[in-house]
Amino acid sequence: MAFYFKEPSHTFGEYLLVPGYSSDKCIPNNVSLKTPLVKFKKGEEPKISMNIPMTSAIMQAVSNDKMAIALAKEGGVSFIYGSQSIEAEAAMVSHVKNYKSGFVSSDSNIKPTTTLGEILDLLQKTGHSTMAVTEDGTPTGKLLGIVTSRDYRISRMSLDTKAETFMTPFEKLVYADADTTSLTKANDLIWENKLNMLPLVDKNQRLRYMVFRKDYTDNKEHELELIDENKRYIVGAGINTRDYAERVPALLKAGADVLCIDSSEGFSEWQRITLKYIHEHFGSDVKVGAGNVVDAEGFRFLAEAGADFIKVGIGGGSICITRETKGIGRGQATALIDVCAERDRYYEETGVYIPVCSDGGIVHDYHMTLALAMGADFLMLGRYFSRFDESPTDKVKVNGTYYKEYWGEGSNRARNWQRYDLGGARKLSFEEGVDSYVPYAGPLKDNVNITLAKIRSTMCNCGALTLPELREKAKITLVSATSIVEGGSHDVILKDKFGRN
Ligand code: RVP
Repeated sequence: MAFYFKEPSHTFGEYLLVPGYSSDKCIPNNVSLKTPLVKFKKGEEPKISMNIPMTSAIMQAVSNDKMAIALAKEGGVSFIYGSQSIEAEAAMVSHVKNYKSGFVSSDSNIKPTTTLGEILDLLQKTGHSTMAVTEDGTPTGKLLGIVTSRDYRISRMSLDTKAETFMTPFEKLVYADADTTSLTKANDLIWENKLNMLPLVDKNQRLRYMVFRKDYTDNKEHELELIDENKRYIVGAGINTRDYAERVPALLKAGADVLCIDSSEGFSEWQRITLKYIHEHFGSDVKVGAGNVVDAEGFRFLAEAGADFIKVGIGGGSICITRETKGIGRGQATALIDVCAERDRYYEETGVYIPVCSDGGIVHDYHMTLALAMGADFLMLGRYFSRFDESPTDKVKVNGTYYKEYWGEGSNRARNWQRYDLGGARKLSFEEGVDSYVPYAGPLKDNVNITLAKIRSTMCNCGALTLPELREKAKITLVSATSIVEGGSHDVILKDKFGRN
C-alpha cells in the first residue's frame, strides 16, 4: 500500500512568525547573516561561507557572469547556468574570477571613422557617454582616443562628423599601465587629474580596462563582498549528470569555487554516481551541491552520497509546472521543515553539518525569513533575481510598463533536457516550465539591500542576531485562510482604485 503523509503539505504563505523578546542589543545593525555554503565537521569552519543567505538560480534567465559579480559584491553566490556549452560556461566563470573590482572592460567602443550619428545611437543603446576609440573598434584594440559627451555639440555639428576629428587623442590622455596599476593608484590619478575615467593600457597601447571615478565610491559600499584568498569574487556553476567528466575539469580550471548538480529531482542513482565520480577524480576538496529533494529520505540519500549541500524543492518555482505536468512535488515549507529536521539528526549522528538550500517558491521577502527560520541555511532564487538589471535577459516595454523576460529551464525556450534526464532519450519530451515576463525592478544592490533590511528587522522581532539563533528562537504559526485575508489591507478602498495615488 502506498505511504500517506499524515499532514497536508504547506507553503510559506500559510505561515507567520510570532515575535519573541527582543533585548536592547537586538538592532538590525547587529544582525549577522553569515551562513555556511558547504558541509563542515563539528568544531571546524566550512570551506566557504556566504555573508548573506542568497544564491541565484542555475538558470539561463538568471545567472550569468554579470549577475555573479553583482551578487558576490553583496555577499552571495551565483551558480552560472549549465545549460550552455562547456566552453561558454567556463568562460563566464573565468570572467568572474578575473574581474578586478573597479576595473571594467569598455562596453562602448568605436573606431576613428565612427560618425557622430552612430555615436548617438550607441549612447542610446548602452547609456554610457564615455566611449573608447580603438583602431579596430574592439574593447581591447589599440587605444587612439576617448569620446565623451563634452566633445561634441549636436546642434552645431553634422551627424557625419567622424570621431577622429573631435575625440581627445591618445597623446592628450592621462592613462596608466594595466599591469602595474592598483585600484588605489588608479583612483589617486583620477583625483589628481580631475578625471572621470582613467584608461589602463598594456605596453602595446592596447586598452585593457577603464576605471571610473563613480566606481570608487561604489567600491567602498560593498562591505559584505564575498571574495577568495586572492581577492577574487566567489562563483558557483551548475553541472549535470551526463557530461560531468568533461564539464567539471573545465569549470575547475576556470576557477569555479563550488559546483551544483542541477536537476529537478535529485533522489536518483545518477546523482550518486556523479558525486562519487567527482570526489574520486578531482578530490574531496571540490565542493558539489546536489538535489532537489523534498523529504528526509531524499536528504539522507544525498548526504550519504557525499553532497556538500542539499537543495530542497520540487514544483514550487514560479515558472515551474512540474506539479501540473507530472503530479510530483511537495509544498515548499513542509518539504523544507522535513529535510532540515533530517539534517539536524544527521549532524547529531555524524558530527557533519550539511547546509540546506531552499530552492524556489519565494514570492514575498518575508518568505525568505520564514524559510531561514524553518531551517534553511540559504536560499536559491530565480524570479527574484531575474527582475534586476544584472540578469541576462532583455528588458521589454509592454503597455508602457517595463518587464524582464524570465523562462524555466524546463521550458521549450531553455530546452535543458539534462535537468530532467532520467536516463532516457537525450531530449526534452515535454515541457515542465513556462516562458514569462516579470516586472522590472532596477539594480540588484538596491533591491537586495531592502530585502536584507526586512530580514534583519524581522530577526530582531524574534530576538535573533544570527541565523542559528533565528532557527532556535523562531515561533512559527500556521494561519487560517481567513487570517491570510486579514494580513493584507482590507475593508478599505485603496486610493489608487480611484485613479489617485
Ligand atoms: P523561483 O525563485 O520561484 O522563480 O524558482 C526558481 C527555481 O525553479 C530554480 O532554482 C529551479 O529549481 C526551478 N526551476 C527552474 N526551471 C524550472 C522549470 O522550467 N520548471 N524550474
